[in-house]
Amino acid sequence: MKMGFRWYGAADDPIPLAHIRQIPGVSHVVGALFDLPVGEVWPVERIRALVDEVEAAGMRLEVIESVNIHDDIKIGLPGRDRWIANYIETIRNLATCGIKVICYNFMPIFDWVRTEMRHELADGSFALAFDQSLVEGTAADLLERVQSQAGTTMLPGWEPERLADIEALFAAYADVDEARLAANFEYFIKAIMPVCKEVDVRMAVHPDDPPWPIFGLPRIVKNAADLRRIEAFHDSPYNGFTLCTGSLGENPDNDVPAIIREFVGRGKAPFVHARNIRHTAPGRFHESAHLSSEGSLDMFEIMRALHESGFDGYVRPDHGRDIWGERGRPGYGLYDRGLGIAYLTGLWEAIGKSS
Ligand SMILES: [Mn+2]
Repeated sequence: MKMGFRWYGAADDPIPLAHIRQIPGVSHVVGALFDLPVGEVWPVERIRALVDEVEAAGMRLEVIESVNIHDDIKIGLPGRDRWIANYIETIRNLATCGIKVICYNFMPIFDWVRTEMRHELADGSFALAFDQSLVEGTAADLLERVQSQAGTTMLPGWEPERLADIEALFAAYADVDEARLAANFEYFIKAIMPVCKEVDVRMAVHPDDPPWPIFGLPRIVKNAADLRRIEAFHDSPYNGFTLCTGSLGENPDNDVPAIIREFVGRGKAPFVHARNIRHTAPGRFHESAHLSSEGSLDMFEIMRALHESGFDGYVRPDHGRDIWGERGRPGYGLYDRGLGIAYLTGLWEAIGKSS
């Protein structure tokens, strides 16, 4: 297990690399070039500079999260081949710089969705929360709600310029049902796989978050059956998954340890997001500290499933709360993620030594 920490870059992340280096057990940074428009080729010199910056701080950068997929690919527009060609060039450029895994998602229009960015918990900490009843309105309502709460912080996948004309985006997806989205996904995977294999870069799709349809948009990365369908697009270690315990676990019907055993067991999960959430009512949850006692997921069973499946990939603590007065990027403060790492690595050591 290679422990990593997501970092938004020196210009946009208040947490310096030197502080990440001091979290015991962290050897890897998970990064991206966040300023490039979706679909544009990532230049080698920009990627190289990021890798060099992380290495100069005493860590490695081998996982990119994310290289986002252009909407034309997801919608299946005639222009998609141009965007796929760009994506392939980006894969090659990342491989040149030593990148091994690309995390991405295949969600229409929205990346992860929350309805509350600072939900106060009983202990006075703040966490991200979701309430299905608040997404029954229009997407524009939610966008306004989220943007007003996040202040000036841009959420990944919620780029204002892309979402400015949200009605046009919804219109473009009008004919894209679940079957068509899956077909467009398969087209994309089949197009990129030969290059992934050639340059040894593993694709790892992140589950939909939350793992059910919102605003009438189809979602096709929600559960074990969906992952099996994606796996069948092209059965290869290069067509894999980011197993996000929080995202999958937001649906109480998902047996997260069983999903880990199945897909890690088949060598299809090079990357794991380990975090906990608490279900508070049907369609409602908030994020929590990583400990099993703080949420609805059994993190011991999750780490044991990883251990017993021989997991040797990359992991990161995913989201954390704002604690100790920190006002971090939503979900990405330093302290609670640091505590999460200490807990996860403690479980890992205990499971290893007692097995
Ligand atoms: Mn995640």
